[in-house]
Amino acid sequence: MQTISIIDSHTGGEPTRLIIAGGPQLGTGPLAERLRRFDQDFDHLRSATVCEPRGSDVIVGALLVEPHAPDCSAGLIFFNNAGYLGMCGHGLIGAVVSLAQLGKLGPNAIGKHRIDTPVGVVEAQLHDANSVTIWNVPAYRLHHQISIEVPGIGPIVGDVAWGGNWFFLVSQHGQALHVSRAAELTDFAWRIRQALEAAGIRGAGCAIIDHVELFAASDDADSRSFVLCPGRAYDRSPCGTGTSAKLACLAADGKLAPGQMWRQQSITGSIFEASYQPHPQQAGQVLPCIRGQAWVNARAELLLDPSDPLLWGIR
Ligand code: PYC
Repeated sequence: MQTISIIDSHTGGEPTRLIIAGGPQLGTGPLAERLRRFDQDFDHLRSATVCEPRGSDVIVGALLVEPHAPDCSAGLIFFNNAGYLGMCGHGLIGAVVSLAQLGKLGPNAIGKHRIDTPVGVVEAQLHDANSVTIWNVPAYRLHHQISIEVPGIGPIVGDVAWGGNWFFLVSQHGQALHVSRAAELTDFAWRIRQALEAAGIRGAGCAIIDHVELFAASDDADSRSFVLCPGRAYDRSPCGTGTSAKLACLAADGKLAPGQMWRQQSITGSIFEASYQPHPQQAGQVLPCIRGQAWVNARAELLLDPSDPLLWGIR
């Protein structure tokens, strides 16, 4: 029987399921090409791994692959219940902690590693068994304060920014950001996402804006956020790529200086510590740096029994 070896972790409450063996054989070449191969030829292995009944809407998957870019310790392709992610901040933190625990980052795992992803090389520094700093791909704001009419809600104003995924960032929304309101917040943010699509508002290259972030004040951090992910699950962590998009907006507004710390709190209370440096070549872009913590919480073999009618998960 076909099996897939996984190691599970959570980063600030958000799970990452890392495939370490038995995943799709995607060949060689840039990871963006291998992601396309995964999607075209092996999408059933994505859904078998993260969708119910083996997984859940909340789980982000990561496939461990040989890197293509030089001097990388590993390559990672991220995916979820709805499809594929260019980058995933919490997933990278979780995967680095898992790889270190498995001894797959070599004898000197504590320290810096280059990791190849479909959107470019990112760097991660393992500080101890659970703490990781990541240097994400460059982030930038594409649109400032655009207004959209959201059916059932009214006009909503927000920024469009890239942080490794596309985000719509909203500060004025009138919603209380508390985890007990997760269902209402999900519905609210999903309506915004649908309104963006209906209005044809896109990221660069006509990319769909598939993450929505709502921000509010926090007693314990600089800001608290609710982040809606592409498959309608909300991020239990502060969202690494979402925090990167936030940094790009703060930098563009002159509200956060290079190197200054920004503490972003998730809807579940977990915190990422973030800062940025200006991109040395690309005006308006920032290089985000995010520190978070992850814990390994399971190792397992997924069993793909051909007689199981839900072998490939509920798709
Ligand atoms: O941490 O970047 C992130 C992320 C994206 C989707 C879920 N988490």
